[in-house]
Amino acid sequence: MGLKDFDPKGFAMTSTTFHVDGMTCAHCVGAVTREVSALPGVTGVRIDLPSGAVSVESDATLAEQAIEAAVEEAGYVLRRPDQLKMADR
Ligand SMILES: [Cu+2]
Repeated sequence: MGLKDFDPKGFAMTSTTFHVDGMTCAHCVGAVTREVSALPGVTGVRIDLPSGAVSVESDATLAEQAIEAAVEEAGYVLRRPDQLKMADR
């Protein structure tokens, strides 16, 4: 089995970490978890409150816009990985 056999839309489990600004307590974590978990293809959400890191596990390729919309629905702001990189400069 080589890389060419890999089908990202198939069995592959993907885990992507986003950063969310504005979460301050367990209620915030619960709200974001609930909204993101409701997205199609999402199989798990893990949030580290102190760092604002939101790890999303999915069995399909997720549109980042969908995550962003879910986070905004919960009342918070998604910081995109590319914005993080730009902020590091
Ligand atoms: Cu809160």
